[in-house]
Amino acid sequence: MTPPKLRFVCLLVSAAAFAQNQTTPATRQTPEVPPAGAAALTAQDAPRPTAETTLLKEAPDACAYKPIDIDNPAYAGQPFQNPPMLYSKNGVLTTKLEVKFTDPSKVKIAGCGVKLRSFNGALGGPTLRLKPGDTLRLLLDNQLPTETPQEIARQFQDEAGVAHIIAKPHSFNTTNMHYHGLHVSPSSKVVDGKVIASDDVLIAVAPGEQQQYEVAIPKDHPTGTFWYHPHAHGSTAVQVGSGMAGALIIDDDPKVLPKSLAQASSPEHEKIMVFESILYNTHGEVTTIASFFPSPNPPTPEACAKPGEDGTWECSHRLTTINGQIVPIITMRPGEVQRWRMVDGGFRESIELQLDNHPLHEIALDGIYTGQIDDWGTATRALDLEPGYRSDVLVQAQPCTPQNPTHREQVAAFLLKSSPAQALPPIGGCVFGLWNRPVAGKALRGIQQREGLLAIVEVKGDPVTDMSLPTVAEMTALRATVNLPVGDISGQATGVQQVVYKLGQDPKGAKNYFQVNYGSYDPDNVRRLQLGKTEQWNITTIGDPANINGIPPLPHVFHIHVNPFQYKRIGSGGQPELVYKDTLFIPAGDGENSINVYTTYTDFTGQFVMHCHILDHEDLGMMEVDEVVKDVITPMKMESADMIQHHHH
Ligand SMILES: [Cu+2]
Repeated sequence: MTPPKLRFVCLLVSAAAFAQNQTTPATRQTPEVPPAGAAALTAQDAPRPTAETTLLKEAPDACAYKPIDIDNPAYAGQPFQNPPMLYSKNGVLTTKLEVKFTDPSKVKIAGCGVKLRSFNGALGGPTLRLKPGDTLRLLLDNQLPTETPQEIARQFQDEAGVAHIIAKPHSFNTTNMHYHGLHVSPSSKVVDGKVIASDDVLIAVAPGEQQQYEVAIPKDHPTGTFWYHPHAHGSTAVQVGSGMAGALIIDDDPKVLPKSLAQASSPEHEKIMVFESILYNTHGEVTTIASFFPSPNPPTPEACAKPGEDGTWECSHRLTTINGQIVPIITMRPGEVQRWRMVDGGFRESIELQLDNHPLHEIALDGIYTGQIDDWGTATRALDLEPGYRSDVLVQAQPCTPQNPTHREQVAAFLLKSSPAQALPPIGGCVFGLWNRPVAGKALRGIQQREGLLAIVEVKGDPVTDMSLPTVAEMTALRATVNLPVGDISGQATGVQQVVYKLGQDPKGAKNYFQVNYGSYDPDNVRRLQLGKTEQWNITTIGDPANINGIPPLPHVFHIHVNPFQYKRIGSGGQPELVYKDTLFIPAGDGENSINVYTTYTDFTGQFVMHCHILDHEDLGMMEVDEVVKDVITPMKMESADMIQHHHH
């Protein structure tokens, strides 16, 4: 069904077009009101002139499932670029996001012209920046084409053929918007006969439709790193797995920040990193949800050669991108401190981050300051990013001296299996790799993942002498300004909500069950929660009973909208820490190995969802509707008429 001209386009477009368009197509919007210093950012992040890249010929099979030559400067190794930034003005950020296919003659990943569902025709959306009390007025303009009934039937069969689902057929070109992690109203309202939506993922924006969003950010909203992405049930994995995601930042008042943190967070030193796993096929497209299913474990060449396996993430050889770039080069001066705002926007990828020779000083999780500084690195553990997670870290560049070990050889070996590698900066600076690499050799998921080079940090230039890390005391004081209890709230819990994520299969082994509490997603099955109440959520995962030899328990990723939850994690020093999150990895359980978190339903009534953030699991049924109401009235569960008759005879 893909016109052959797509492949033809792959052959013809020059690398220069790639360099120009990969992350900044002309359709992207420019900042409306950049703050002081933002202009410098734009200039600093402009693409490095790449005379040599125009001479490089693209491989004729650039879209094939084969290793990407990340030593090719046309594919990787370009200067890191922040996404375009859009700022609120006078309390409002007004913008339009066009949902449309990328133009394969302009947008390329490693030389492959891609035709992917996107925001504004780019690999990743602009960064939206607001302040507490602001309103986001976003027009979502779905310009994707209407599918034929046959196409919708095929897409539905794609999902219904592998999973027991209740949901009705639903096109991959239908979309909507979720503001992940924001504490805002989940309810839409009708104004003058028009629906004005807030963080409402229960509405659908069909091809050709526009939807106006007005998201009111409370005055006391935590400042931090959030993100936005589509959340239309049945097409979330396909759309997010195509790169439809962007950062949403609730900006700090710089006067409230410790001076060192304000400096590291300034436009000159701040980096926004939206990690994406874009799983395009050999035509540069995403046409089926099946490609998002797990790769064979381990993904050996033999296992990947089996029918249907070559297009899975680990077998496909596709690479994790940062803001649409493959292995960008981040330049730092010795002693400089940068704030990295990181978002795992992948559909199912666990990222275990390590930066050679540099600890990652983590100060915020899922958009909320921890009040602590956790140092993740080879001496402790990799920093864990799971799908939907955010982590804000500070990185201070080591001095670049002949004595300081640089990782040039290691990075070069990874790039080319030889040295020197073309993609590396010229010799003279210090080179460090940012890796996706579990410290223990095995990812949290318990599955084998590729070791990946995500970015290169090049340290060069004159030392910076006036930058430093904040102290723990300063971060504790900053945390005290956040409107969420610092102390343990578990003692205030007056109820328990249970969550069992089940991935099982029917006895024939033909289809899987993706369930919450033994039911697949059903919009009419609503869990009611009482406004103002604090409760424990007890979360576990199960598979099939061992005696039917089905699917063993697997990990899942818990995510709930609107209210964050308090969780006791183990910090980098091995100590327990109370943190707030909205997304949490739940290890494989057996119904006993459960995780407890605590939350208070504050400020907002209305319906929203709770689901697994492995997005194909969500689309295939591992989601439920929750509703916060002023008064919970629990209906008595009645036996059915059939049951009563049975009892009486
Ligand atoms: Cu899951």
